[in-house]
Amino acid sequence: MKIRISDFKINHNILSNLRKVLRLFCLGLFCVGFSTAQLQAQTTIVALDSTYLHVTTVAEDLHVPWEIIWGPDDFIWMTERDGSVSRLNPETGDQQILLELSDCYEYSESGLLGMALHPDFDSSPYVYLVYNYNDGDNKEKLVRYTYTGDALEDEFLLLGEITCNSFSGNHSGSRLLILPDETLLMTTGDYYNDEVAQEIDELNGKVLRMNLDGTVPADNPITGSLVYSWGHRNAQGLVLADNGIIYSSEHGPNTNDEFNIIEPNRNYGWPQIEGYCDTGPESVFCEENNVKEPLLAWTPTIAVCGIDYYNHPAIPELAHTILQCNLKEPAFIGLHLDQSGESILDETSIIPEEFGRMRDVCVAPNGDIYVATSNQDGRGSWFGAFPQDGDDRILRVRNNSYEPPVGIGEDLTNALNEISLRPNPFKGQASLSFAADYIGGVLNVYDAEGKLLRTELIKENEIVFDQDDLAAGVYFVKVNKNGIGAQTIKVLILP
Ligand SMILES: [Ca+2]
Ligand SMILES: [Ca+2]
Repeated sequence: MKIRISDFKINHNILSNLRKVLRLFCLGLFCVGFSTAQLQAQTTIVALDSTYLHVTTVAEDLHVPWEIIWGPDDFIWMTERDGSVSRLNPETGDQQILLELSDCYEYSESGLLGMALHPDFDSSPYVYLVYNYNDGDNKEKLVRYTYTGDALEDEFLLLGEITCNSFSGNHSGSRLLILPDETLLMTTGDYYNDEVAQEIDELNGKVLRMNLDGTVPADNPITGSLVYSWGHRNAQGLVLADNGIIYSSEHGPNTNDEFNIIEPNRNYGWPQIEGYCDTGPESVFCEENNVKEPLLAWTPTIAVCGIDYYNHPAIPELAHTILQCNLKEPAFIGLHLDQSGESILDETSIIPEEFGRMRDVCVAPNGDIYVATSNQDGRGSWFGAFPQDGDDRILRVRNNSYEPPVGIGEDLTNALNEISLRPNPFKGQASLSFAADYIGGVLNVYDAEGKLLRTELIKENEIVFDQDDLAAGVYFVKVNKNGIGAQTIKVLILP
């Protein structure tokens, strides 16, 4: 990935004029009275290396959308912090309310927060929610609802009475994640009571793991305890990537927001450790307590929040990347993972700041990215002139030029003959040549199912195509420059 923020700014300045023209055009001619068309016409264009991303609003006038999930029904499932759960049509923006919690306590950072859907939703249509309630004190509970087809019903309590901060309402967590073994992870905040994060008998400042009925899994690291890892301050990002690694973002104090890999039975250091183990006292504590250091720490803080994993050929520059929402600038970034997934190669801003604070992200199967703004959360003014009309929004980030690779059995003859591989089929190495027009473009290699395996910049019009770790079989090689002129050829690697 070769995205640079300076490049982005140059491109964005050029493109902002285009955007203004588009808006004037829209307001002047077509869009009055056609709200969806108007929303979608207001497109912000972001340039990556060889891809133009179109950022459009698909829904607006929402109230702090806290969790967005791409559902098995191809709708976006969404929580809003004031206690509503809904299904959002990603094309029209139409919102179907499924539940409005009567006992949700929205106060400062507290309210309806994380959500997870059962992985086998057809046969087990369960929706897991974590939210604050007030029985005289601010508390939090994790519940399960059943989806009936047009509503959520039958609240079932998995875990309640979780302590939260009644005075400030802050540091309540909480993200949910269901793992392939059908256990559920939940992040809990330290409710501004720092020391609790190191107290192994307390539920706060932890990542908890439970069975989907709320019981303690037999293989949890501490027998009889929900605690999976500890020493956390207030983690609000949690994802399982395709590589099997669990990543989490975590708010630091005035310094040291963190990006962590979550492992069982590990101490993440808070409050003794902020960020890396990089001071004398920290080094001693880390050594004695087997502290897991973050992959990345940010000072000054950027207020890290929802994360998701991206590895779709629609946006090759974001291959093997964590997408991360932030509540400060930069509001939406990509963290490009190395092959092992255990370190970050680079970090880049994806969406410009004109949309304000960002709370959560989800990825559609076609490679589109959806992002929720968070300008109605009471802190919009921290970010400049927010909230604005239409906040909060769900934004879609799409590469309009992407076409999925064609399938096996189709005629992939390249009539223009602008790309050729000789020999093909081959084993070991072959020579790949291009029309000179493609220099500066991107070469992508996909497997037969369309999964992106390799991306490289085209610097010359003839390069060696090395088999490397590709097993014998069928692959697709696609060339893309500025989102146009894409060509695909089928490659057969011999056993
Ligand atoms: Ca830490
Ligand atoms: Ca430190």
